[in-house]
Amino acid sequence: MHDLKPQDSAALLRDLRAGREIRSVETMIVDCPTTRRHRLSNTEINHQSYVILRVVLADGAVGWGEAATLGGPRWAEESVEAIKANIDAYLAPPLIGRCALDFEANAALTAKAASRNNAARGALEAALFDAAGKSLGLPASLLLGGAVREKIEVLWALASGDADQEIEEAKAKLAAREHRRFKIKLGFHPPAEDMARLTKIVEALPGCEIVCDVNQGWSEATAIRYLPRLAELGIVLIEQPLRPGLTEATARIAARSAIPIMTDEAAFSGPEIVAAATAAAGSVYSLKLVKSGGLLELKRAAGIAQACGMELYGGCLLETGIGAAAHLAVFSTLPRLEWGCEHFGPKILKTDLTNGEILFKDFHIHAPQGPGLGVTIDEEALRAARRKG
Ligand code: MUC
Ligand code: MG
Repeated sequence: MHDLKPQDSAALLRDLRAGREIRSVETMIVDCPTTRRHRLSNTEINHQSYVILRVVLADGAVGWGEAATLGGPRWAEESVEAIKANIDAYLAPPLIGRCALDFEANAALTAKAASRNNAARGALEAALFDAAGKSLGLPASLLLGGAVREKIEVLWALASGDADQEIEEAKAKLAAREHRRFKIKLGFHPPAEDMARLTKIVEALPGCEIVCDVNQGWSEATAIRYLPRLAELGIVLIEQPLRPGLTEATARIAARSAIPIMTDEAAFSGPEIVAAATAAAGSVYSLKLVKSGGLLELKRAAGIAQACGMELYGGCLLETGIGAAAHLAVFSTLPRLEWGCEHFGPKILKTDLTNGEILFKDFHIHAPQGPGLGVTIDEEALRAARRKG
């Protein structure tokens, strides 16, 4: 081994950057049917809509990214139509001709070009990590600091609202050794009805860990009334019981609760994470690309939450294999991820858009190991899902 001379190092860097300029960014809206109705307190879906991005570098390397939405501009404020328009008009143009390897500088440029637009910016950065990784022959996780894990315990969400159907679905997942931890969506039935449904599910699934996601559907009074019952049932985590902004009320219920509260919709940005943590309104944080606006920011969000003493959970927005792979690239590099993840998106779609590189095995999701995000595109499925007109 010998140290490179400065001039050799400069030449190496020039070679590394050559051909890695961003040549084009193409966007398309896709609509992918789900295997069943998925209900949340404030919306329900039978299909998922995404913006898929295709970035090409000067050397011909192709990278893919994805912006997920849920129920239109409902879960978050971005719709696929707005995401596509803003990428095309504002986010992609300043990047054309720039070196894809300048990740931080490129992220700063897109942050300057449009405020928030987190799903749009996240998709663009995912495509750049994919393209750069494929061009270099390196996994995106290596560019993000290197993986500390290859597989993550992965939860499945039960959200049809019909307890018998949900029990049957969970038992099939258990038998296939795909999932043994489940998330029950609450808040779309009256609370007493939800409690009866939850009781039935918990009794039918002994030994399974159950998380409840209320998606902002309860008031403080409802939470005070029903939290003891959730504790009695052995629920391990309660996600976003109240509306974002009700920080003090959430802190009051967190103080009374025997179950940790997870912050989801209430904290997108770093300052919002700090505010939730310092108000003691949440002790677990759900990480999502659509909240953080990029892979680098997602990793920083994990650092901020962890520094505030929160535990980490790998959240999702029912992404296809492309978006799931972008999350896994980051999640695999996090020193701590106490609650595993919920990237079951590719499995709830009738047809995923990737060629099955992400494995669900023995209750874990296995991060793909190939270059870039490690997935390839099922071009036929993409063509079929692409919105016409
Ligand atoms: C959410 O709020 O967590 C992700 C999984 C799921 O079932 O709903 C979404 C959004
Ligand atoms: Mg949630």
